[in-house]
Amino acid sequence: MMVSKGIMIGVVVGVFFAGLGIGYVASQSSTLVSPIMMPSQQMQKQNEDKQTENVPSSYVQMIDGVQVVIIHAKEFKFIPSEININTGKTKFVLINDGEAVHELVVYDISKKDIVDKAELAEDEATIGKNILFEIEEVHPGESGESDVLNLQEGSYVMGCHVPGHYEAGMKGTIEIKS
Ligand SMILES: [Cu+2]
Repeated sequence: MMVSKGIMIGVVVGVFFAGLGIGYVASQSSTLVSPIMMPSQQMQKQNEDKQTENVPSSYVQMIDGVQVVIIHAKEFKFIPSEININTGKTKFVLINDGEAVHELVVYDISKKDIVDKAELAEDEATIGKNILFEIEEVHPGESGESDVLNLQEGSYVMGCHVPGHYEAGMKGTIEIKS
């Protein structure tokens, strides 16, 4: 009986210290866990910040002091179709999200009739003289861009002059203000 009591005490004491040991390891590992958690939480936050940066907040981005205006084209509209930008160095990019060839012709609102007539007559010389710029023949899934233009204040009309597209709704306005 005495021996078995001694074993019982030994087991109880052993379990007690084993418990302390587990408690100690657990407390140690919890202090180890938190520094490991911190960087992963920071990484997650950084990733969220990156995603926010990658999503364009609007159709205009400033890149090296140039206002880059990104316009999407599909059947049969421009997105956006009402563009408000500032004067100064500007480049236009036309991205064709559609299934047909599209283009972007931009001209002064007062020249609309002249340009429309020249378009009908395929009079490229008159078109060239009366437009601000054009991005010609952008194929589906591709993009085209203008030169860097130094824009002054003005109101312009934009249109896709692939036959039938302008009439179907591929048009819009560009307002330039200082
Ligand atoms: Cu078009």
